[in-house]
Amino acid sequence: MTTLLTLVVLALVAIAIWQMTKIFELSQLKAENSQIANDSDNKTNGYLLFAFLIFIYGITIFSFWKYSKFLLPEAGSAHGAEYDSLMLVSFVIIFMVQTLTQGLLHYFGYKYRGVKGNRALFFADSDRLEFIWTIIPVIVLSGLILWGLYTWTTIMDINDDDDPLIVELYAQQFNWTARYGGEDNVLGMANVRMIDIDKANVLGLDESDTYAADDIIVKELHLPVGRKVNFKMRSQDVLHSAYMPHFRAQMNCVPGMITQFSFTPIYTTEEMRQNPDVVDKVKRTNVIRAERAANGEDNSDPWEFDYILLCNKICGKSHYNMQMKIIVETQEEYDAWIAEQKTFGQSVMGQASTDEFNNIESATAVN
Ligand SMILES: [Cu+2]
Repeated sequence: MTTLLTLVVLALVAIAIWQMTKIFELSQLKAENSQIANDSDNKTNGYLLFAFLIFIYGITIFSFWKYSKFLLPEAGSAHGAEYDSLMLVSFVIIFMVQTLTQGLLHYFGYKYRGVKGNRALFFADSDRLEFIWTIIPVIVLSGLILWGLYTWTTIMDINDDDDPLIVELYAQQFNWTARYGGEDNVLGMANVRMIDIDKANVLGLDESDTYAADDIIVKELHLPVGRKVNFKMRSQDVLHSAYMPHFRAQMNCVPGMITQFSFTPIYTTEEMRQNPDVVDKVKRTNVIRAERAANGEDNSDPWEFDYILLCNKICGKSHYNMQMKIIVETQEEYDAWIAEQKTFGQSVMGQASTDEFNNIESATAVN
């Protein structure tokens, strides 16, 4: 807030100076009153170019210093490190080119400012120059694009070779549901037309499909560390996007089709909580939360880091809050957790308690 006020005050001061200059100019009517820029005008504008250059360099350095801490911590997935290197190299190249070209642009703007009597050199073209400034971007961009395509195909190689865990992520306005294949690790057939709210068949599983009975439907995603997970995404209503920033993973969820993404989590939630960047972020957040608590405001409970699944497509009015907690744990912890969950056969086909899903589903219209 203070920063905003400071900026507003600075802007107002600038406007005041500008207006005073105009008044001053008007009072000097005897002086030269031409609308055509003279040498002194051109020189002033040349220096202003330098001032603007210093401003953009300054704001860049300031942003690095002030906002770097908001970047994501180290990736929690096997492919994340390569993704981050690709991103970093792209940014470094863009940053260097930007710094250099802006410097040259403003310098030449000053150097070749209008001077009375000077005539511009007529210069039609130069094959050599054209070649140089074409071939450099061609090489750099080809390298980046090829590396990007290679990384993309490696990440998107979704196969069942290493016995991955199969998990369905089901998106709807405005929540996520996850489904495990159960004992056989095979998801039963499902279709939105088979959704039956009365029986709490919230994902539209086909009851006649033998693979469906042992499926496990949950509202909190648990993943064993070190095992590849193949996600199958579905959407009930509109476009959503399953976004798991800490795993550098995102895939659209499209009504009427199944999309896929796959990754291997490499750090448990507990391990990630020890990451220095995460520790720092938690500390900073909890300082803010403590202030809120002191003022009696909401969202003031101490925060603890958790992996998270978010929706990254603006899908409606509660899009901002469409999220699901992800817990990465050891194989033993995961086995113990999954053993406690009810299967689809027990909870729906067996007509057991369905309350936990009823209250989520009752508010949701089904087509
Ligand atoms: Cu959404």
